[in-house]
Amino acid sequence: MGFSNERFVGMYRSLLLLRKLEEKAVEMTMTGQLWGWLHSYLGQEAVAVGVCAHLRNDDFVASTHRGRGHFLAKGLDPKRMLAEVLSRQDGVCGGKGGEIHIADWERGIIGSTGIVGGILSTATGVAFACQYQGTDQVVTCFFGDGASNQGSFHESLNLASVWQLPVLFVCENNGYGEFTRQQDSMRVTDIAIRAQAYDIPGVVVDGDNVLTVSAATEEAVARARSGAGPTLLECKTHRWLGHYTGDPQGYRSKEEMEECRRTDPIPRFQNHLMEKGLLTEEAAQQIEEDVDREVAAAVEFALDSPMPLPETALTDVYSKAP
Ligand SMILES: Cc1ncc(C[n+]2csc(CCOP(=O)(O)OP(=O)(O)O)c2C)c(N)n1
Ligand SMILES: [Mg+2]
Repeated sequence: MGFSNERFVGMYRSLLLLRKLEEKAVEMTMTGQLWGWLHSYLGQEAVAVGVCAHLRNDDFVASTHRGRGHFLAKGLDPKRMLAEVLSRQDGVCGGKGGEIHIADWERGIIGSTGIVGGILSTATGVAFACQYQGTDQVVTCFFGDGASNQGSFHESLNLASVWQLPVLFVCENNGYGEFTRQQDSMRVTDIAIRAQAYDIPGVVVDGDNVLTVSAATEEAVARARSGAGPTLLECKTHRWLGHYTGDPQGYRSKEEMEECRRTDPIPRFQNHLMEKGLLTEEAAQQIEEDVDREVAAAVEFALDSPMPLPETALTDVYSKAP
């Protein structure tokens, strides 16, 4: 991977930002500052960072109900993201999207939907638009293991394969769909094997290692950009918390919950960078303090922002007629 040292350190900072902002958001849910629940991305950060490291600003990202990591890694301003999660006026969607419906076209973030698997067909449509318009943009579509049982997964992979669309399907396999284990909802262990049915590459990587995710993405993005078609990339990862904040998780043991943190992507990458001489203790400390400041500023910005006014309820709902 031809990344500069600064770029690797930047990925480390990105991992920390995703982690710390998410920890803050979870805390805000628990203390009642953030209403409703949150589908925490804690533990899965290496997938978003490793994949988005290979995307250009004008490439597209499609996401899920667990999408904050994808948005941040694609460059969304943490302040405007947190304000959106808190349903505030200064949120990137004016506070009307909330946790799940976050979009930012300036950064190629086309959004997500609460319909599990629904976004795959939208992403495939955007990839068709890129191909039709003759651009070399690439679409990345994140989704979960549970979503790979939906019809839209199979339809989208089939069409993307037939038309050789510039799309990367990234399955974040955290082993659970809500409260159901993967092995109770499908017979295959590797979801990537499903790519064979559509004659496209299916690749399995350790999703808690930002370097393996990054290396596989580099190849898949190059393939898509060159017109050679889609790839299915399965990243095996771990969902540290419940399906949503407040989920009592009676369906998994305490040991399992502890065990899943063993592959924490952040110390793994930190150790790697230190071994290679790319990061010192002091630099790591500085980055951490810098990220803490950025998170604190995002919290202040979001809490200071007012709620949307009732009279704006219908603004930005319909697009203008051409
Ligand atoms: C079509 C549809 N069916 C069911 C649900 C309820 N639901 C919300 S999230 C979820 C689990 C999705 O699992 P997975 O795709 O593995 O994503 P993860 O939550 O693990 O990130 C389900 C079943 C839904 N939102 N949409
Ligand atoms: Mg899952």
